[in-house]
Amino acid sequence: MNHTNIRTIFAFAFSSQLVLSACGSSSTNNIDGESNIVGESATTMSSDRIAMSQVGFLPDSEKVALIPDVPVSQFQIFSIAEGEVVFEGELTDAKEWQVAKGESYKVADFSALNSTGELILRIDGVEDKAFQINQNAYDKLHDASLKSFYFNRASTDITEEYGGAWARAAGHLDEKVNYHASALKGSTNKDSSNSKDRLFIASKGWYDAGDYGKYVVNSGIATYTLLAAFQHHPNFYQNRNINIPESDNGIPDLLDEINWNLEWLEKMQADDGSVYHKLTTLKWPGKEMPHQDKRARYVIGKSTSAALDFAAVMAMASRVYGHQSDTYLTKSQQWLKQATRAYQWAKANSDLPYVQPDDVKSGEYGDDFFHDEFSWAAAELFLATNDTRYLDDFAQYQQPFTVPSWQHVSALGVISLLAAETNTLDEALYQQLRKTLLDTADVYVSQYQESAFRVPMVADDFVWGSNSAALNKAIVLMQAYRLTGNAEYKTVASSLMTYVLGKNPTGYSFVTGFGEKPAMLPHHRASQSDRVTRPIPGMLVGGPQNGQQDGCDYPSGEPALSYADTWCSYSTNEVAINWNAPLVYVLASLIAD
Ligand code: G3I
Ligand code: 9MR
Repeated sequence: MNHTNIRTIFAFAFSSQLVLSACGSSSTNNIDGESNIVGESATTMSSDRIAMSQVGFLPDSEKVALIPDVPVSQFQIFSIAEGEVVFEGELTDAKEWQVAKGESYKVADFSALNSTGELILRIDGVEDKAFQINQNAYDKLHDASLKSFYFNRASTDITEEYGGAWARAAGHLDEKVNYHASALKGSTNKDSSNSKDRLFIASKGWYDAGDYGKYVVNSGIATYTLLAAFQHHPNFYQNRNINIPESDNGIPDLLDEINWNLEWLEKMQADDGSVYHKLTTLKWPGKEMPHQDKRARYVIGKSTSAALDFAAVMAMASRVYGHQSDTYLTKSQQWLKQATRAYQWAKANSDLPYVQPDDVKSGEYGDDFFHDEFSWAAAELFLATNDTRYLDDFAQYQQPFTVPSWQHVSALGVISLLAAETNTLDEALYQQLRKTLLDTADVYVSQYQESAFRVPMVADDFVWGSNSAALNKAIVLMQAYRLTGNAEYKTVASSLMTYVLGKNPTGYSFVTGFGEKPAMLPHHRASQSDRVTRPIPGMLVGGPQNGQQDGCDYPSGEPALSYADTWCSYSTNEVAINWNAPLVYVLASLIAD
């Protein structure tokens, strides 16, 4: 039974306030596209207007609902199993959130509630709202968010056995990739300079996002984040089966899935150690299935950022996979060599930004400041080799700790160094890094406390892919929790998860397939052209931000309200691997840490 139906039934069974009337009724679509009529009258506010997690809560998480200004100051939580009210609380005064001006909300905070099971939020004058608190509340969500990487695999059929309704033919075998002139320029390697007619093979990998490109820079942070999810939670992933073709091979499914991307990434290195920036068509593909995109594919450009992100990920992968099997032992040695060569090339070509050629229209992932990439790669190479020269480089290039993103990666090396099992850092450096991370986490805790919406999201976070800023902040907070055991960090991290699951002023759950009102029309070519109404589940859309670079229609210009669940809105409603990876990480961490 889906949540909307549960809610409607509970509302009938337990609410004396529910008034179903034709006048003022509103309809919502659940994930199967059925319409449910939800009653609202002049005296009863629809529960749709309550902003809270639409996928429930873990028992030890922050539990908050935001209620548009109502003339009452009390709320109750009723337990279905116990048949009685199990929690009563005061609503706060109504406040406006600075990034979502226009409506004021009161906060119902029931974080202290210990009951699990099916519960109902009751407020006079508001339709009852059913929800769950459950140790397993996020299990399916986690598995779907990881499985979405499988659905974005290039070069392979997605069969019915593993893909169900979203089975599709293989796209982009990438066995005959062209060299764009920009991929040869800047290379010091004679062989590749002479090889304009040679075709390049770079099969596999994940599509970056709603488009069918494969970009080294963005693969960098996405792959890192999934590798970290495994490294930090090996037991959680040991026997977790997400039903992919490799599920029975004795290797954890998460590592099998990451390996699909690594087997592409390892091919993006030229003979001289340099790394191509991306593999895409020259123009954006049409709104079509992967196998229908017959445009020529090119390996395009080289850059210092691609080389360093590649070095960091390959070094990290060499550590993570080394112990998995004999095959992976060999692979892991190869990856470490590749990482070392990419790093050496970057040292000799330390300021080579990617410049988008005039004839190329695919994504740019441009950057012209590389110290953060150097520090991250140096940290990973130190951990993989124990060679302290990398630590010297890390110290030389270290940058202020910022919210991780594809462009700002300084935090990634710090997180790896602090999480390393056998820590060979000297005490002073360890303490300095620990402090830098905890200071940042403390800033997020203050932002949470000051936020009318009870979420540490400030104006600067509302950029393209704002939901990934939210979940990358949650990753930082979970590191603080892992380092200190202070539960407040976990509470604030969980507030960012409930934010993307519905505790936001747009009314949406930003994860496809999950919640009463999830995003239904993501800018994801396969989901929009496969003739299945429901998009592939488990995908996190970019989220609100008021750049409105796509010129589409938006309900508001406020940063946290400027979101449209339309194909048109690629600046708020696309999906991307570097946004889904922190969703996977944070879910694993909230469940397992
Ligand atoms: O760097 C400036 C910063 O200095 C300034 O303060 C800030 C103010 O808005 O803007 C920053 O630049 C932004 C840049 O991302 C870095 O964050 C741009 O405004 C913003 O337009 C740009 O958005 C990127 C977008 O591509 C357009 O290039 C997104 O981060 C990036 O996630 C997105 O990635 C695309 C790929 O190109 C193609 N595949 C799909 C993928 C997801 O949409
Ligand atoms: O579909 C493209 C999406 O994957 C990219 O993130 C986005 C970045 O600019 O661009 C999208 O393509 C649009 C193009 O930029 C402008 N014309 C409309 C395209 C989408 O329909």
